Amino acid sequence: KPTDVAEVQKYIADNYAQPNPDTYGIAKGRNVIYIHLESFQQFLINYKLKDKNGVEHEVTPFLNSLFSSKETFAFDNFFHQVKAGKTSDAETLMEDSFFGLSQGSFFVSNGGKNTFQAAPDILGQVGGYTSAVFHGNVGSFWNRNETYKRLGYDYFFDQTYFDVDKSNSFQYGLHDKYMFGDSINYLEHLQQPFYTKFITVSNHYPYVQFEGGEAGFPLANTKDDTINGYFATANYLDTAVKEFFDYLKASGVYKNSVIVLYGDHYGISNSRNPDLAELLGKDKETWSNYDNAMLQRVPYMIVVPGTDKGHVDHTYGGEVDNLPTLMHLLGINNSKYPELGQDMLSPQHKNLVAMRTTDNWVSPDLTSYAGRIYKTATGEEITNPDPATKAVIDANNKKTEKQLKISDAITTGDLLRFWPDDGLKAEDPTKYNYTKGLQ
Ligand code: GP9
Ligand code: MN
Repeated sequence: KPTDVAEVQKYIADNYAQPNPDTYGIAKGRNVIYIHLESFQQFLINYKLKDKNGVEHEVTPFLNSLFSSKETFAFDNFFHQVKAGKTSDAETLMEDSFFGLSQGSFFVSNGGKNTFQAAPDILGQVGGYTSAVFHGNVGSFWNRNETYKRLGYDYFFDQTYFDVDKSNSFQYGLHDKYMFGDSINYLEHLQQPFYTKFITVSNHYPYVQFEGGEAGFPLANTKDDTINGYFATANYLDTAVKEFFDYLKASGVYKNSVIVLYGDHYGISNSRNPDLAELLGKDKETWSNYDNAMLQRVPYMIVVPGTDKGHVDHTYGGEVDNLPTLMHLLGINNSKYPELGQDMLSPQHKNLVAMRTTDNWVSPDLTSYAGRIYKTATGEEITNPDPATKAVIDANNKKTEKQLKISDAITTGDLLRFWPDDGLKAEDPTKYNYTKGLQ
């Protein structure tokens, strides 16, 4: 329905954030490498876990070094925006710049039939990129093998491309060190520039210890085994990522690439958070929905080898903002593309994050979560807002509702079928066959 498309177009035009001239195009023409950090929350960054003798163990030393590197644009107020589609919602947000559905997984219900204009498709057309996903689980999980054809992925290296056996895998597939290690054989034959995504699994619930795993990293000592194991599997993931970076550097691929690392969603659910409180220096008894909201932060780090412009950036944003941010770093004009997020490095970024889980939002001043309003800096609850505060709350409600409504129009109405000419050809999913390997 063309009127709906016009409304989406108007939204895009009204919300477009101009690129930052300091960073626009600094990664032009480079390979893109995503590292999907499964269930990884921001609080793990720079966290030290005390063992039973009181000795501190840094959980993720490698990711910590990236976080404070001059080569990294690191965001410490970046929130996941997924709902029931979990990993698949994160993939939708990151690569389409719209949201998953309010119920179920968009990949599962619509990934095999909708029209898309996703990152692999765009970069294939405007930048001559070859695209591939590497993931050690079965290809049909979350309907990926169908959805990726519509996102424009040239290759999908799923479990069938790796040597998976009992000793190196678990219910979600091949453990991360093996997945990265075995992926290199395929990556080396990909035409550059490439656009690739590595989806890790080892730091997935239930965070169990495994042989050849984290080599004795201590367990936390709470009454919840899910929490207790989380640090050790995160430590394993950290080492796996480090080993992969070592390869990228040794092969020379590193300096021609931009590497995007992101946590897809929380790893410890709200119902378990009170038992996490003590490890975070908080009080279990006073743990509130404010604390839950703050824990929805996940890492977002963009490594641009060779730059010295990297810094820890305090802009408030979410997964929907990734694609515009990346496009601008690559020097691609995306102003006509159906992207609902904004460049996190743009001075015009609006610093308001819609949460899909609760249909609430987070901003630097105020947070709305589970129907309550808090001061973001202190956690003080606002039960009786003054008129000025009330106006801000109403405006934030409206803005986030609008963003989600526009997203739902795109996804449930399959509106990109009608997207006006923006220089890109429609994607043809029938040209992909993920069982044939590299050709
Ligand atoms: C499965 C993996 C996990 O292939 O990506 O998905 P999740 O359970 O986190 O949504
Ligand atoms: Mn996940």
